[in-house]
Amino acid sequence: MIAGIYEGLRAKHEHVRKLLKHPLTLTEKILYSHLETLPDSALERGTTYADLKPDRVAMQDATAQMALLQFMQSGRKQVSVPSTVHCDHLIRAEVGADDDLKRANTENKEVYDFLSSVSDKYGIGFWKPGAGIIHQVVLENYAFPGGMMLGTDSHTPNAGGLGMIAVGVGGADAVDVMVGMPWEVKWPKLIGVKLTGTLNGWASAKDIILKLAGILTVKGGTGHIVEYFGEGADNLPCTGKATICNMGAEIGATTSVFPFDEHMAKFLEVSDRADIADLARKHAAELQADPEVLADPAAHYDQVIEINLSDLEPHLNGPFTPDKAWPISKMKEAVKSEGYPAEVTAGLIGSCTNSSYQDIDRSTSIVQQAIDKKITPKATFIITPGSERVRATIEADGQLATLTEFGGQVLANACGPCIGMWNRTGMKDGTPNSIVTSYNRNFAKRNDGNPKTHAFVASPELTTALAIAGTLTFNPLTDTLTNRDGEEVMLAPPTGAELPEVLGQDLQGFQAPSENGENVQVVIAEDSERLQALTPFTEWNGEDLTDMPVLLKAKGKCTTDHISMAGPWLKFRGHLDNISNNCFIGAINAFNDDVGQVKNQTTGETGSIPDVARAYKAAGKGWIVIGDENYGEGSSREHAAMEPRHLGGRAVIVRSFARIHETNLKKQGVLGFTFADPSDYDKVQEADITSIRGLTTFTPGTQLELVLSHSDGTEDVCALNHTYNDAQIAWFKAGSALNLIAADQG
Ligand code: MIC
Ligand code: SF4
Repeated sequence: MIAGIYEGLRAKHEHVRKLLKHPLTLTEKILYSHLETLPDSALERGTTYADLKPDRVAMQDATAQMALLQFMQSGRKQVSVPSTVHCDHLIRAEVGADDDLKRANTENKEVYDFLSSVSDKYGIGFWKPGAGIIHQVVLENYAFPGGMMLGTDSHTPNAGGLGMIAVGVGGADAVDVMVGMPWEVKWPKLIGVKLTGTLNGWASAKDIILKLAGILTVKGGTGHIVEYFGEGADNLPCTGKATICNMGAEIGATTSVFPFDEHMAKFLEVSDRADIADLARKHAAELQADPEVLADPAAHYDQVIEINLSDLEPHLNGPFTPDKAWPISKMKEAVKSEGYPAEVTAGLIGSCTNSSYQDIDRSTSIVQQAIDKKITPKATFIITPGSERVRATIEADGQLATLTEFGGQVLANACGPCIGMWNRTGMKDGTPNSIVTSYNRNFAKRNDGNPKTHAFVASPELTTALAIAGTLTFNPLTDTLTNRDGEEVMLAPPTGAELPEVLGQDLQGFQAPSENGENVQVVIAEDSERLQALTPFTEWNGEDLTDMPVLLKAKGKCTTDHISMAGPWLKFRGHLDNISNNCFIGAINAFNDDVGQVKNQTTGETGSIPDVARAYKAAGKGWIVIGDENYGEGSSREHAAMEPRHLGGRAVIVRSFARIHETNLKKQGVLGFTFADPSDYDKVQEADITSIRGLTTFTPGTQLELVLSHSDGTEDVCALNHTYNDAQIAWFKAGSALNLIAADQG
């Protein structure tokens, strides 16, 4: 398949160069060559919608359930592109890999059986629990330079480390591709990041994205693809590039990508894909930006940012948001001025972001120093390997033994504490404390469910050093630690191999689908509390929406974790009605700062948001939600759109949206609009009755109106903008995008 794709590239690129009348960036090369049909005029960045044909789809267990329940409704017999399911999110971290995995297999049996049989039936590869975290398994087995894929997880861009355009989407988008339709996207703008110099000392690839997050903030990448280049990029290992692309999700970018180079070729070789490495070497020019682009980046990217790796400092980002970037030298001051709890109570390395062989090897080099220099670690130290391949390799090469000898707890190859599946012991809920992780996200409650846990994101090396020192104020570049003999000792900068000789065994935990799945039975028990077949959402009745209370006016950050919490709720990801009981329970009510509680405007009583929503629904009343900036930031989970829809929500009106969530709302038939004047947000009052005017003439590019009838009899009318195109308006009218696909099959 890959040879076929590479063969045609040169001619396609030549055609596009003529069309655009300029040399091509790498992103343009990959995107144009994945268009359903080559256009006869240039696509306009930030404006035109385009239809792309991705090469593959990947889904993780927590989102695959909903994606596949939707796929089952589509009426198709087989998936149209190679697709895989990965069991990683549902494993609870408690006592350690073996026991946790055993318990997960019992606890989640029904869901795993469902996913395994649906995969078998429809031609989808199935990776069993314990095989690894989706993004690592994809990097080790499926990603290839110049390819394009979708994944039902926001950190899918991890594969950009291997030169692939990999985009995180909601399940409904993945279903489009699996049924053979194109994936529609607004043609992205481009941010070029030029890396100069070379990393040295304590700095690592993670610090590049931590620094960039500080520059661009959580919404700076929205609508953009980030393309890296420069000698600094050429000096980075493939897995370091993957780390950077992975966490690019935190700046809102559609995805991030690095040009093909020898580091990628070597990674392909150690992961048993020497044939792809050779092919890519032959086509290297097609898998990188044109030299003229690199000679004058400002002329070809919408924005160019330069980072000099030679003087990059290690960073700690947080707490509560991944873009609050502190260079380590500023941390002492920050702890004082911001009042962060100085003590580091736990250091957690690994996850899909940072669990490469090199990450573990470098962290182990620090642990080894601590052992040699007789330093006793202060904080709990936890390691989550990203895949069985890496785990088996670090076991064989000895790092794992060193880490455990030092007191490190090794968890299953799964998401665990990164997604709130951490049964943390010894820390009472509500106790203010700081932890450091090498993960990518740090929204409140994300790791242990405690709103007072201040989570800071860092490189694995720095996380390890801070876990040893036990305080955020330790700067390993300048500070000493006191050892068991009372001596002052320093930790030397980490060292580690870029790659092992071979990366474990491939296909551990993989189940190939049946050739012909026609007779495979997919069972969903009637009384299941974890799985529920979907009922199609009702279509639009052709009238403007009137008489709708404001269920919630959300204040400040309202991420998908606030809208549909993970952790303990992950178990209901396949049961829409049950998971809807977490709808908005983390959101902050703008009228009184309450969390998850609102006033029922019919009874005047305060209740939990899902309860009030259900009461409105039972009374036949639709409702709306008002939100602030970057609403829906974070995860790709479409539950954050399906739950409001299921509970009777009609529209979400905000100052601005995060990309994936905006699409998810549209797909599920919830109207997603933005205030034309962001200050109109302030006009919304608690007891308002609202209507939306203009739906009967709903067309691309025309504004609609939100009418706010206040309780004192006055009225405000707010102009609403939207990004719907014709096809998306049709989704709204049909009740959901899936209703259209199903109708087409019927
Ligand atoms: C996350 O990191 O938040 C998750 C859990 O991986 C999500 C997906 C999900 O909610 O299932 C993501 O990033 O998309
Ligand atoms: Fe899993 Fe965390 Fe990675 Fe999401 S960010 S895929 S929860 S390890």
